[in-house]
Amino acid sequence: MLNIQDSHYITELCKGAELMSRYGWSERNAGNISVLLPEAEFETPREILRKFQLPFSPPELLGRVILVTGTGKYFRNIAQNPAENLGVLRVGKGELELLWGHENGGAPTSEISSHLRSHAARLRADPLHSVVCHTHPTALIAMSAVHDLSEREFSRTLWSSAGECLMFLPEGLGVLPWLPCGCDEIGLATAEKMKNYRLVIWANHGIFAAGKSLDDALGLIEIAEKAADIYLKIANFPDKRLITAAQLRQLAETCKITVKEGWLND
Ligand code: 2HA
Ligand code: ZN
Repeated sequence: MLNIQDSHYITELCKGAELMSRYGWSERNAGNISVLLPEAEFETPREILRKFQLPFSPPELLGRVILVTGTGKYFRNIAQNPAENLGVLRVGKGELELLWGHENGGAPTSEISSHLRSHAARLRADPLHSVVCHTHPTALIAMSAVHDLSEREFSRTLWSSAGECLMFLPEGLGVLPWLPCGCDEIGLATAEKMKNYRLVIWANHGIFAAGKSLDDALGLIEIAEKAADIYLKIANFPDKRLITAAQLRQLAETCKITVKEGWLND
C-alpha cells in the first residue's frame, strides 16, 4: 500500500511547486495542484479523518483518491511540511473524505471545483491524464489583458512567437474571460474548455493546465509562457518578424501535426 508521506507524488509536487514559486508565478498563496493517485494503492480501507462538503460529485471520480494542495498555503512552503500543506482525499457523493494531511485545520484548495471538474473532462479525453495545475504566469496574464481573446487568435499569436508552441500545443489554448474565481461557475466553464484543450487561460488571472504528470502540465505552461513573453517583448516594434502562416503550415507538415481546420490560414 502507498506510504503517502514517502510517496514520489509528494516529492514531484513539492519540486513543481517550488519551481513555480521561483518562476515568480506563485505570489503569496497563488496556485493549486491536484494529482489523481493510482486506484490500486487505496484498496485497503483507511480511516476517514475528516469530511469536506462538495456541492457536486463528478460520477467519473467517485471513489478516486486525489492529492491536493491546501487552501491559503504557499507553494514555497509545501516541501517544509507536506502533511500541513497538502491533503489526500477520496471523492465521495457530495463530499471529500480526508485520508491524510491537511493537518492543523487545513482544507482543500478554494479551486477544488475547477480541479475535480477538469479531471473528469480530461479523463474522458485521455485515460493517462492525472494532474491539474493552476498558477499565475506573468506574461500570459499580461497578454490576456491586451490581446484578442478568441482562441484562434490567441493561439496563433503564441505559435507565431515561438514555433515550439505549435509543436507541443497543436490544439491551441482555451481562453475564458475574467470570471470570479473559487466558485463552481468557473469550474464548469474550465471543464467545458478542458474537453478540447490542455491549457485554459483565465484572463487577467492565470492558467489551468492538465497533463499525464506535473512535469507534463508544467512543461506546457512553460512553453506558452515563453511564447507570451517573447510576444510582449516584440509587440510594439514596428518591423517585427513573427513566424508567418505559411511557415507554421510548413512546420506542421514537417512535424506531422494536425491543426484545426482554418487555424493556419493567412
Ligand atoms: O490558490 O490562485 O485562484 C489561490 C489561487 C486562486
Ligand atoms: Zn489563481
